[in-house]
Amino acid sequence: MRLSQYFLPILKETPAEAQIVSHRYMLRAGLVRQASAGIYSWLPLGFRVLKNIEAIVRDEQNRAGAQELLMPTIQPAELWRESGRYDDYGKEMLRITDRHDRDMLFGPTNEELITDISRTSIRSYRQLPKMLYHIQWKFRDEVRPRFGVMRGREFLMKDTYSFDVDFAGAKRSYNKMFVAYLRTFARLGLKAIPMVAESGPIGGDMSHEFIVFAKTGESEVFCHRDLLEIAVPGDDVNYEGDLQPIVDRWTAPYATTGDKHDPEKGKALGDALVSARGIEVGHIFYFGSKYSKPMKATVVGPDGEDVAIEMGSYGIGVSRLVGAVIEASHDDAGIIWPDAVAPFAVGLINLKVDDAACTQVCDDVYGRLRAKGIAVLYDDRDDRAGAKFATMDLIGLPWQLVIGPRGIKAGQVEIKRRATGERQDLTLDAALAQIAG
Ligand code: 5CA
Repeated sequence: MRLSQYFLPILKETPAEAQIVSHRYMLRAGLVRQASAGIYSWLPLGFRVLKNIEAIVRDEQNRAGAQELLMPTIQPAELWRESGRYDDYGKEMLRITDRHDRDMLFGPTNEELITDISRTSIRSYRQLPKMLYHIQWKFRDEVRPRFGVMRGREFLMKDTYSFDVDFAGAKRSYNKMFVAYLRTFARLGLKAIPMVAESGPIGGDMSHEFIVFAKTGESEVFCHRDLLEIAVPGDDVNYEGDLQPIVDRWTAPYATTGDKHDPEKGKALGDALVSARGIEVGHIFYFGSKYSKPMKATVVGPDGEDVAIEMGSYGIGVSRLVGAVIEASHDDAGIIWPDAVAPFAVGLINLKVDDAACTQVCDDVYGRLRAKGIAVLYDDRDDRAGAKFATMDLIGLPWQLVIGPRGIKAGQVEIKRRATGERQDLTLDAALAQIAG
């Protein structure tokens, strides 16, 4: 993509309303624009990051055996009356009336709707287990939407729902998601620690939040230092095998969110206790028959008796993750995207667009990178070098490839790794080889 043609509305000034660094950079680097409190439009650069994150989340869900579907954003209130949550949810739920005076709502989550789907289609224990998920916009009329996409009112969530015939099966599903979450966040370049958590309005008696440490995080958390060092399960993890040892390894050390914290246990850890603030990027719940019982989602069990389906739900804050990645990876000059989520892999800077030879080389490099399938943002604008460098640092692409007339004469280009600031003068071929990895 040529920057001269790209829609990248960079802000020079730091917006006054942005209190945390990710919000500031998301506005300044032209990733999002606020439509109203807690509701954002995703501009082209931000949308590419959102889609990259979504793709990794999807890939790990599929690998764990979950199947993707898509439920609507607008749901009928009657399902929520059946579960008893229509009144419980209070003002956080956006309630809508259609032209026939039917009560509808913009889904804050989907337990009811998925339970309705399962009860009409799953009749026998032989159809279980199943894990179904979608990646869909949610609306919660939060009291205090803040920190940009971190606590939005409209936000993108990946939510998975598991269906099993008994507790042992439900625990296997829970473990699959637990492992899939460890892998997902690691692939996004994040260290996310599973912590025992309150289950809140979703309910149930087993739940873990996945927390990324950040000074600006909304959650207060406590954990054993050892958790920071455990290796995440690799590509060879077998989802059909016994995952309990992996889950045990991660849940044995003390780790909890503030509302579940036991100060005595914390004190007993001494120096090993890490007390920090964090961002909740995922939350998994086992809640058994909390929805299936009142909504009569039953299957015929092995002995011919009807049993309520054992369920769990598993959420990842996809749009929140864009903010979380920035909180975890930035410096004073701007964002530092991990390779896996970067909107473009390379920022190509033409230092002198009115120099025909220089532009010829840049155009040629642009073509070669694209031919290799490498996403490149080509700064072909007539602007000062300093301004171009500042823009590239702000938008945080992993590689910068800088080409000017002087370098060309010496047969060299400069590449800079955004994360380390390391610069190298290389021949063009050597530079392209580095970028291609
Ligand atoms: N139904 C369950 C799991 S599928 C559920 O709704 N869980 S949740 O309430 O914990 O939300 C799942 C994830 O969505 C959270 O871990 C968080 O990362 C993200 N999330 C929740 N509320 C917001 C919000 N207001 N803005 C941005 N992300 C949010």
